[in-house]
Amino acid sequence: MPLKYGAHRIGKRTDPDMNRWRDYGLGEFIHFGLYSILGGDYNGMHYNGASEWIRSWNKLPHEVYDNLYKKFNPKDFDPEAWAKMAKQMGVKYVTITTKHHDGFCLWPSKFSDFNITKTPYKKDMIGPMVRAFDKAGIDVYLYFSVMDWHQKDWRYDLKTAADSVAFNRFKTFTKNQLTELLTLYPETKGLWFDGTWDTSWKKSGAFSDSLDQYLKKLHPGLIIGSRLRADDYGNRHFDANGHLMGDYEQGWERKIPKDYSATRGNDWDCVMTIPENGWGYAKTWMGHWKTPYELIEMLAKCVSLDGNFVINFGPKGDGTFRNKEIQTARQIGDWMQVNHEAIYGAGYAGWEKQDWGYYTKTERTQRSI
Ligand code: FHN
Repeated sequence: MPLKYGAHRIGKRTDPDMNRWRDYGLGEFIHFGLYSILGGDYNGMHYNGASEWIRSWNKLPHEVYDNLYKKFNPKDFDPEAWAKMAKQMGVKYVTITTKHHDGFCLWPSKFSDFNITKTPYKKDMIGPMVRAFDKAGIDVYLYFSVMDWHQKDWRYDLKTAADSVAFNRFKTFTKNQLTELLTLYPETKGLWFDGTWDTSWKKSGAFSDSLDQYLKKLHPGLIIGSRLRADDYGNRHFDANGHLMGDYEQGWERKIPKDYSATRGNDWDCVMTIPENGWGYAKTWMGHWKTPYELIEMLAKCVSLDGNFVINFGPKGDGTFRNKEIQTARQIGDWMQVNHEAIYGAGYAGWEKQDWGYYTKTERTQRSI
């Protein structure tokens, strides 16, 4: 089927930046923002959804949430300590929320007043994190939510001409913010898009396609998964011809492909929460918390199916991690110290899981077979 905004490449990227991505094996996700202050609670009540979505709860007035920035002061935030913890855990890449759906920017954005400089903390948080992780040898990816509840020009759908006019302004704003991020933080290896499921964005395939090309020109080697674009018909991830629109498949959220055929032979990563659901800090973790052992098994499974595995952390409003996360990171790190050879640079060995465990293959083990 002829498509103007479908996949522009069939098959995998094979350049050095993408090969490096493919070799990571283990990654870390960090969700940090205004929602970290509340930890899922407001006025003695507990929100049962994911804590970073609390602004959408009808019991919490938007006005209250949007004024939380006045209390945002992660005084114990220590980017070097965050990087050290990630290093010990053995992660090769980290994805940091620069702006979640609430629209609050952790960097001093010229394009939105709803940003870190207006808080009691005042200082940029993204730059110090980028530099600390980069210095520790951990590649940095920036999470960016296109959907922005704070911007008046954001639309869920484009029903009227006025909607389109507002949304065009929103597109320019989005492009400006992304340009700003890549300019301020040139160490960035890739962008992790989110909040791209609404009709307004799905109708904007021409724009997301041109944005993708623009960002890659601005920042050669940049890696962007399949959550950014939509094709001519509003298909996401895969175009109407079934081809992946992105450098890797980004649809594996809190789920892992059942077997190799489910990956369609694409690059992919799985992002996983430690609790049942919820990415930002929640005072109470509801449901089952995955043990380090369970997470390690998931990691082995992902790598055995040619994917990377990314574990999410949600630091508290003061900038420190809950003990459970610190212990989880440490135990995974202890396991990685012994077994990293089966994870870094490793992938599908041609065998599905056997009763005694997973197989992964590296170039070295491949040579010795
Ligand atoms: O709505 C978000 C959610 O809060 C979280 O950021 C996850 C991470 O993959 N992404 C969205 C849901 O797909």
